[in-house]
Amino acid sequence: MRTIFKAIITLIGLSLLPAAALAHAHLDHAQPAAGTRLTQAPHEVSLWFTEAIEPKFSSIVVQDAKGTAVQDGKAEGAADNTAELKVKLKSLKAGVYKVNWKVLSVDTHRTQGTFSFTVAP
Ligand SMILES: [Cu+2]
Repeated sequence: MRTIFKAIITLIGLSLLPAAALAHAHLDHAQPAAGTRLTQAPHEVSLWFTEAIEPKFSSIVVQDAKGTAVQDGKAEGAADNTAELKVKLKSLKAGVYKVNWKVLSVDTHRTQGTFSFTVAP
């Protein structure tokens, strides 16, 4: 009897795991999009996540090929979208840029990632 009970509890536990993993704020899409080549330098980077985030505890750092930060100020949330985080950029020259994001979602889980885009006027 106890063994069956344990087995049932284990099954319930396992069935909850994927749901918990899905609850994290993953990057849904970005502007500029990952891997894109732009003929005009963007003025900001916007990221859209799969769930609401806490902008105060989230960041975006954009680096040029030398590792110099080129974002202008701190990342901010969007007034009309709790799942969006954006940051303004300094004027970018031609080159490859790396976007490093770290976010805290409203469920208190932290996620992070990086992607690149290229400016080639
Ligand atoms: Cu989560």
